[in-house]
This record gives sequence, structure tokens and C-alpha cells, in this order.
Amino acid sequence: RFATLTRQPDDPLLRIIGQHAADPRTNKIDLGVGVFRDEEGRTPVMTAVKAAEARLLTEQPSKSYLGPEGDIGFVRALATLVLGDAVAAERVVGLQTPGGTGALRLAAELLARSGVERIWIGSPSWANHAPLFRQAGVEPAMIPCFDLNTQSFDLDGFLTGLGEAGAGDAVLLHGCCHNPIGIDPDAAGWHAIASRVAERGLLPVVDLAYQGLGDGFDVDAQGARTILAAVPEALLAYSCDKNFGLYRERTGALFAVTPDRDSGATVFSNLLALARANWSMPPDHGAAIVRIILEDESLTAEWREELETMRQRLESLRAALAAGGRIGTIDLAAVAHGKGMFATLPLSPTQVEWLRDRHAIYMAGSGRINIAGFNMAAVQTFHEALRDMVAK
Ligand code: PLP
Ligand code: TYF
Repeated sequence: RFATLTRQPDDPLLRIIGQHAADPRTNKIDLGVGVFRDEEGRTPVMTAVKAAEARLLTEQPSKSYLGPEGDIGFVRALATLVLGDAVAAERVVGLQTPGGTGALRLAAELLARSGVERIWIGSPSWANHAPLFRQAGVEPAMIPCFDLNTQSFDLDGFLTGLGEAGAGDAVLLHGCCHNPIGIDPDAAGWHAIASRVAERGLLPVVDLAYQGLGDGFDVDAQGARTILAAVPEALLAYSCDKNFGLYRERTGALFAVTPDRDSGATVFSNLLALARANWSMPPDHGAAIVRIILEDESLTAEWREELETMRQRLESLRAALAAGGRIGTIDLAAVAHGKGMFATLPLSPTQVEWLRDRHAIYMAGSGRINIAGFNMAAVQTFHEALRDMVAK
């Protein structure tokens, strides 16, 4: 049977981790995989997370099974934080998932089960989005809507693309800090998208994986809230893996907005059935940490402060990068339009390879850079490498 299989490529982003680690050059720069780093290039465990873990170690009464819904205290605390008062509580159901990816997978399977055949996705998008939906039986339809030269989101192009969507299709929206471009709609853009989505009877799936790393914690949720408030039915896939620095703990949740409490109960029962058939129950540790933090005022304050420091670091690195101005045909100043961890520069795969071979600068083949991979000195090195590149 296995002879019928064909060899699959590995994830090029994850491959960069190994390539960078194996490079002996001391001035190497890793702008590859999207994890936050500090000025020294470390991805530390947040102090509020360490404190919550210490409490778990001494106080956790049991590790007995919870259930397919996971830690309901975590789900509740997160719902308040993320949704604010955008949607009446009785219209929202939610459950814990293995990371944002688990939430997306469950969303995709729920769509497939509801008879949704197609999901519209602005492109480029996170490399896992299209395969994830396709594997669950929902065909991705891409709408090219970013201009790398001007670092802008083409709202009209996206809305026109959605004009092709049929009632009953789904649409994927990045809640904030778009991966891989870093450009989000502005408030007016979100309202225009919400109107179009509602008008055409589309089911929005909002992927919110970077709340707090863009403009600030509440502002970063505004797009998601605008969308959810405008429609009878929606899904929100949430990841705590970046904003709590929990990555490998696989911490996330899926929320469904439903027309009323009764339909919510049906949706929830379907989500539980799908979760059971996938992973039975989600891993507990990360969610327990987040719950402890969110249920404790002083830990919440400590976490929010640390997250804000991370956000400001990204903001100042982005400004430093943009200060490089125009280098050849690359307008770095335009990178200032974006926010969050990522920007995608208009570089060819050959140029990406050249920067790696010649200057030990590692980034995705698409030209995507993880801004947290810089420190202030590395930004200067990067500017010089680009000048070297365009001069040759
Ligand atoms: N969605 C986007 C846009 C992402 O960039 C990521 C990154 O990993 C995820 C979802 C998945 O997050 P998680 O690691 O929690 O599965
Ligand atoms: O885009 C990124 O870099 C992050 C991390 O298969 C990531 O979202 C990358 C690839 C992958 C899973 C997570």
C-alpha cells in the first residue's frame, strides 16, 4: 500500500532552522520561522508564564482527563478578552484546541460537515492555510491582493474577488499582523469587508494568532470583532502560542458565533464530536497556564506588560528597517506600513539565496522576513547586504 505514496516536500520554513543552525558564520542572521526573539536572539519563557507554571507545579490537584472541550476556564477567560462585547455571550460557543492550527483544522472540518465546499483566501497567506482546508475537504480559492512594492493591501481587489463567491462559501481573514505580509485592512477596510461578507452570505473564519503584537491588545481584536458583529454565523481560530510565548505547548481555541443558543448547542456538539475523533482531548499544560494568568489580576498585568514590550520591540525594529529607505528598486520605507512579526520584501528566490550564501542572512524563499530575528546591529548589516546586492 505504501508504494502508492509519493514523496512530500518538507516545510521550507522549518528547514531554514536547520540550515541556520549548521552555518558556522558568527554574523549570521535568522529571519526565518515566525517566533519572537529578544535583542540577544533568544525566545525566552515569559515571566508570567513561569510564575503560572510554578503554581501548577505546587497546586495542580490532578492530571486526570478533562474532556474534548479542554479547560473551560481557559476558554471563558479568553472569550472575554478576545471578543469584548462584540457578540452576545449566548451566541458564542468555544473549546480548547491544540494550537491555532488545531482550531483551524476543526473549523475546516466543521465547514466540510456543514456542506461548505469553498473557502476564499487573500493571497499570499500562511503556507499551511490552503493545504489544511483542502485536506479537510474545503477547496481553497485564492484572491491575490497584496502589492509587495508598495507594501499595501488591495482592498478593492479583495472585495472584487469576494464578488465571485457564492452564498454558503467561507472566507478566511487574518485577524491582525497578517502572515506573511504584515499589512492589515484599516478600520474602514474591515467595515467594508464585513459588509461584503454579510451581503453575500459568506461564513467568515477569522484566524487571530498575533493579538497584542500589532497596534496593541484591544486594537488588534477590532477587525475580528467588526466581522463577528456583522454576521449570523462565524468562526474564530485563536492561538496563544505567540502572545504567551507558548509555541510547543500547542495552546489555542476555536470559537463559533451562532444565530442563537439552540443552534450554538448543536454546533458545539459537532465540534466536540470532531475533536474526539481527531485528538480526543487537547494537551492541558499551555491552557492551564493561560487560565491561571487570566484569572489573576497581577499575573495578567505582568503578562500584558511583557507582551507590550515585545510589541514595542517589533515596532522599533520595523522603523529601523524602514529607515533604510530606497535600496535599488526595494522601497524599505514602505515596510513601515505593516505591523507584527512579518514583512515580505520584493526579492526573487535567487536574491534570497544570494543573501544567504553571501551574507548569512536566512529568510523564507518568498522574501518573508521575521522582524524579531533582527537586532539593531543586524538591521544595519541587512541594509548593507541589500546595497551590496543591488550594486552587483
Ligand atoms: N495562523 C497563522 C496566521 C500563523 O502564522 C500561525 C503560526 O504558527 C498559526 C495560525 C498557528 O499557530 P499555532 O502554532 O498556535 O498552531
Ligand atoms: O509562519 C511561521 O513562521 C509561523 C510558524 O509549518 C510556523 O507560523 C511555520 C511553519 C509551520 C508551522 C508554524
